[in-house]
Amino acid sequence: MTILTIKTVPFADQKPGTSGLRKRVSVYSQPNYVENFVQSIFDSLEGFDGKTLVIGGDGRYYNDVAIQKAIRIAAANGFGKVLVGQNGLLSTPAASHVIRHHKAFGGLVLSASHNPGGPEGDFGIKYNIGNGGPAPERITDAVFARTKQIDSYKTNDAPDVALDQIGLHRSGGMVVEVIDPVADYAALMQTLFDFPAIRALFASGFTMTFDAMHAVTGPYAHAILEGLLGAPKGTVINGTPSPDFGNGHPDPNLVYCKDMYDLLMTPEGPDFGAASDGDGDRNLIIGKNRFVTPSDSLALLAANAHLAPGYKAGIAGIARSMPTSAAADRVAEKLGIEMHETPTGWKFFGNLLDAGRVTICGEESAGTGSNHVREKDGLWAVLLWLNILAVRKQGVDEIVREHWAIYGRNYYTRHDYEEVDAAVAGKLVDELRAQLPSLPGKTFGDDLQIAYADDFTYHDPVDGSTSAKQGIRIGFTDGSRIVLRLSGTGTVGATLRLYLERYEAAGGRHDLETQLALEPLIALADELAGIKQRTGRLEPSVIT
Ligand code: G16
Repeated sequence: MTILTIKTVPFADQKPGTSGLRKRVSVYSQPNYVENFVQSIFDSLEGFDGKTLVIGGDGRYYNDVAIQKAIRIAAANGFGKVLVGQNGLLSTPAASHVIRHHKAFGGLVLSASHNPGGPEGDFGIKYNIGNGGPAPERITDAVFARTKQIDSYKTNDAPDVALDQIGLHRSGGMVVEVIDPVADYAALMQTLFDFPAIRALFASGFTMTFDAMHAVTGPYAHAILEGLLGAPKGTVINGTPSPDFGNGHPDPNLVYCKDMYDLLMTPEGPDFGAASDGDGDRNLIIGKNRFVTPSDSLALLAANAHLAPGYKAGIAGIARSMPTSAAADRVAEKLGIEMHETPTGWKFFGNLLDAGRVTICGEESAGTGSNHVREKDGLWAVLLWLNILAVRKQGVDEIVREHWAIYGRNYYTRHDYEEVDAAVAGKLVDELRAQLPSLPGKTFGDDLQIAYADDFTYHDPVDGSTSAKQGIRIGFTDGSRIVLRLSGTGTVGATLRLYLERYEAAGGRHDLETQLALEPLIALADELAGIKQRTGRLEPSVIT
């Protein structure tokens, strides 16, 4: 086996976004594209000689090719060992756990999350550090800087590793251990949740549908829900991962899980419906006749976490991304614990979790998780919901209504305008930003008075770092908010995200249809930002 140093030239577009580098497969499959990015990651790290690297992906198209490349580059750069999931599979939260559990130096997560897969779809690579979480900005910035300079990468001429064979292999001088992708993760879940109580819930006739969306959570859900927890066979649907996700869009929201949602709204439907995305970190929760928004789910899970054994001593604090509704803030206030508002991107929760300042984190983008790993975790959220349902012996709808009766309701929606011309979107944001200083004090309609208008800057209380321009916030005196930002995960043009929120206190009307309840804010957002006129779009592409 020989270590080879191959000459290369930089690509100009390897800037990591909200969560790693996501591009079309056609971009990733250019000669040296993967090699340049992986080598740039390793060039930005220090002290990994002889250490362990975890590699796993969501099984999407190109995973198998990219993993073999990454293994060779890791071997040639001096890693001592690679831990890789069988067939290259590891859900993102499982990869985070494997990094932590095996005290690895870090990991490569190969996924474009909820984006479609297949030859025409997307691919992605993300580096996670030794705490199991996505690399912080100082590392992703260094990686980007390196991608602009790189002139060679190291690899070897070893044959492909047989990723279907669990056990020890080699790539040159490096050990490659192929592991069961589910075992460590399933063991962790059993330390957090009351499995006997959830088993008893299923044994009592409680019914559930879990849609794995042909993605990575299939094997995990089969093993945990239908295996360890005794849910009837057939509880998990679309449970076999496929490289193009069954030609679907593995995004667990009301658009792509509409069939399940419709079923849950009928008397014949199951008691509980849930789904996860391409790489298993997002979740969708639907009760009978009740969709739970991710923002509400975060608040409810935080308020009820003590019912699960792993959190019975209480939670230290809660963190949410800035565009996520303030529902969780009210829970933190009642519990007398810390509450943090961070920029979009799970990487911003890492410091707070490591410092023990927060236990539960969540985002409006269907992500919730805790200090058990350093990623959001779809199945974890589903299991915590099941644990709560088993202990409270109530349905989802009843639990949600009781929560609103105590804390009030934050009506919340997100409108996405996808594949907008990037220049148009950039101008829209710039011009809205320029208006911000003039907005406070202005009143719109009968009672929408602007209390503040700014572009969110985050000051990390743990390491003192600052992240500016994280999204435009327009806040009103009644607690309503309009937030607008450009997505950092899209791969074509720009995706404009508009987030709208209105608070209705305890005792108020909690039964309005969400879009109706938010209508005045939706209209005002368009008036201020000129979305329809500038983009030429009359409707958002997706409403969640
Ligand atoms: C990623 C990040 C999340 C973020 C989401 C949406 O999730 O990990 O923190 O909320 O993207 O980001 P954006 O609004 O910039 O598109 P995932 O599930 O795609 O990895």
